[in-house]
This record gives sequence, C-alpha cells and structure tokens, in this order.
Amino acid sequence: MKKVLTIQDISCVGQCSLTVALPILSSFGIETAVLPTAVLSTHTAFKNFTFCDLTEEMPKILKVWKKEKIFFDGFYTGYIGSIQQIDYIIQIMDSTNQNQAIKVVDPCMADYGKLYAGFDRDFPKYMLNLCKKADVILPNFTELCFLLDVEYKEYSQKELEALVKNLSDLTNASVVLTGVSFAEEKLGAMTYHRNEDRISYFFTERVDAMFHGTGDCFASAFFGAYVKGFSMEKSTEIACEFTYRSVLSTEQDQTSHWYGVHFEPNLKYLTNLNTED
Ligand code: PXL
Repeated sequence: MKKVLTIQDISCVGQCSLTVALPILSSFGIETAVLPTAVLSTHTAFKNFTFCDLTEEMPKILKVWKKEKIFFDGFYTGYIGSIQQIDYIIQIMDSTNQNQAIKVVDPCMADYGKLYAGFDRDFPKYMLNLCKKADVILPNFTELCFLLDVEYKEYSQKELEALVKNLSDLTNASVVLTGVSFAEEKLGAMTYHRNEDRISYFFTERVDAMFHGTGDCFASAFFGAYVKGFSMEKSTEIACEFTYRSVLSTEQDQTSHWYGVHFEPNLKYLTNLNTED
C-alpha cells in the first residue's frame, strides 16, 4: 500500500484542509500520515478564529522520523502556518522521500483576489519556493496572479495559457489551474503538462452557488488519483467530477452550512475508481 504525507492545518470546524484530505485519501485506499501546520478553532473565513502555530514541532517530528527511518511515497502540501515552515517542509520532503515520491503543492493562500487573513504581502514569494519543489502545483486563479505578481483581472484564454506556462517555467512544475471558465454555464480546470508541453481542459456544469472548501476537495481528489497511478489529465478530470458532485450535494442538502462542502456522499465515487479504466 502507498504511504503518503499531507502537510496542512487542522481547522477543527470548517470542512477544509486535513478534515477533508484524510477521508478523501482514505477512500482511495491510501495510507495517509499527517503533519499539521497549525490548529485553528475554525478556518479563517470565520470571525475571531484561534490559531496555534506548530512551526516549532516540525524539526522535532523530523528528528523522530529520521531515527525511525520513516519514508513516504508522496507529499501533498496545503495551508502553511508560517514562512519559516516552508524551509522545514522542504527539509522533510528531502529526507523522507522514497522512490522519487510524487510531490503536489496546493499553494493554498488566496481566493477572490485576496490573500487569506493572516498572510502578509510577501508570503507568495516564499510559497513560490515551495512550488519549485513540486511535480504538480494546483493554484486557483488568484494564487496564480499572486505567484506571478501580475494584476488580478480578466485575461483572455491565450493570455491565461501564457501565464500558466510562465508559472511552469518559473517552478519547473506542471500546473493544474482550478476555477477556469470561458462560458457562463461551465466551470473546470486547465492542465499544463510540462514534460509534454500540453495544455488540456476539463469542464463540468457550473452549479449556481459558491461554497468554501472546494479547492481542498479538488486538491485531495487530484492527489489521491495521481498517487493511484492515473495520469495528470485523468486525475484532473476525476477531481473536477468529484468536486462538481460534492457541490451539487451541498446545494441539494437543505441543512447545509455555509462554511464547507458536503463531500461525504460522494466518497464512494472515489473508492470505486479503477486504474484499469
Ligand atoms: O480551504 C482552504 C483553507 C485551509 N485552511 C485554512 C483556511 C482556508 C481557507 O480559508 O482558512 C485555515
């Protein structure tokens, strides 16, 4: 069985980061170890959230893992708690990497043109360093703009493709851009396969509602599929479909809350995927 490490926060309530990644990766049948970056009462879109920074734990945890000869077949990073953590995470990836482990970085830091509460303006510069360690990075459009330090505004399809290629050149990673839309009723993702210099698109119907946490559902499903051996493009298609189904479930559930995605009814879609397909 594959063993992977995911590095992101625990938002105790909020249906994001680790509380989303763990059930999703388990549904793929992947053993998942965690390195929590911080513990928050709720995610940062809530008011007055608490934040316990776990930066100081990282070198201590690594020391034990080195002694115990613990290695991983894959790494997936999400929300990072401090700039200093980025160096620690790079050290951890370098010293617990087994068989050229797959590295996926979700540069989770911004949406709708704004950095999340708590990140200052130079955070994207440091996040770019972590992206340089990745095989695949999964920015949304806001994060793409911050990583490239370009204006957050509407771009044509041609311009968007050039921006994605720029980010790939800068990081040496393949790029999966989420939240892509060129027609009102469709929403999806663009992939740029770096080694094959290939751009592809995947779309589903757009659900007329916005929910927090879709990025984490997408990234976790993408990573699970990719570790299972699906191609980058097929993993993107699976992640789009899973996120679409989860947003539909959220919209249809009258008891849904505002802060997260009701992804649980769709886990069986991931469990039933077959790499032979
Ligand atoms: O869903 C991304 C995310 C993860 N972790 C924390 C967040 C957010 C988005 O706001 O605040 C703590």
